[in-house]
Amino acid sequence: MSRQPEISVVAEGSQLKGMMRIPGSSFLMGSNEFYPEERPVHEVVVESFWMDRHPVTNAEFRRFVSATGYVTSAERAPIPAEYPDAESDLLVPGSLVFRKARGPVDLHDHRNWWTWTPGTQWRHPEGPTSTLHGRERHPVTQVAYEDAQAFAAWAGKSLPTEAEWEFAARGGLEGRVFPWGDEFAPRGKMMANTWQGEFPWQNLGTDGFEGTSPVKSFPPNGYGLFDVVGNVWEWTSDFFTPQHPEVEHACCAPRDPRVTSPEGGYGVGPGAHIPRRVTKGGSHLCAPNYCLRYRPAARQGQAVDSSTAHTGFRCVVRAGAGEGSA
Ligand SMILES: [Ca+2]
Ligand SMILES: [Ca+2]
Ligand SMILES: [Cu+2]
Repeated sequence: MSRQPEISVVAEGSQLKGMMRIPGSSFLMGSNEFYPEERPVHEVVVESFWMDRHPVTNAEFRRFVSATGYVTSAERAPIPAEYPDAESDLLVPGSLVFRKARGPVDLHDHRNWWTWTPGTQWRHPEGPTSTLHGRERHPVTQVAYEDAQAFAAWAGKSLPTEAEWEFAARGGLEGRVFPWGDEFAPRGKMMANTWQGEFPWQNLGTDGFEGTSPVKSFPPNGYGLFDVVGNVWEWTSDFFTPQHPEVEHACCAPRDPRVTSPEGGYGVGPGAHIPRRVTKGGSHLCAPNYCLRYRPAARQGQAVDSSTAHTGFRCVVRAGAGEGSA
């Protein structure tokens, strides 16, 4: 009852403000050139939709929280029954903070740079004493899947499917490595906020930013979208699968495909019982020596309850909703 008025105000007023219309088409999804989970390249059709021009910012997320009183996942203590393996001192509100290593470390053990820190949440993204001061235009981080979904519902929007996200990120270019072409830094120009140097200890900051950056700090892609790759990973609504489906005949390319079952995408080890959704686009922590995932085809399975200092989201509005303004 308390949330309904806000939803209709946004929907009738400025819902499509700050969004771009992405014209539906068929496209080649995935890549055969990089990591196995991006294979195989296959044809997919998406219908037209609208997408936020940039990831949801801290200022935008604050408006949502002010209007609704929403409490994010990282601000709530985990329920012990859902985390039977966890030590009891971890069952307090908190989240994962990135700590730069002092020198080269074993890249197979993410505990060498991720530290679970009580009191970390979207208002304090790098630990309890950090603030959003000067970061109003940075993407919101430390949001779990349900937090992104709650924001989208309040705004009268949705989270994109993986196919929608990847199609939009490609900006109209077919089969290219990056949203702007095949060259990482054309004529020396940095095009996205990634990590230059040896991860996770040497951040050269050639792109001008260590950590997140204000949205729109780099050029938009062909659809006018900013920060699709780099800056923050972005939640999509699809559950993770270890590979894309084989599409046998181009005639039968899937239309607006969705992965609605978590079954194919559970992980291993502690937390393996938590379903994973696809995140896209890589982040300011992606470096060539560790994670070359600042590309539209790249994908990662992220446990739905996890929030980190490099994961955010943006929203879409689908067919019908935007036709009057197109
Ligand atoms: Ca950077
Ligand atoms: Ca991004
Ligand atoms: Cu990465």
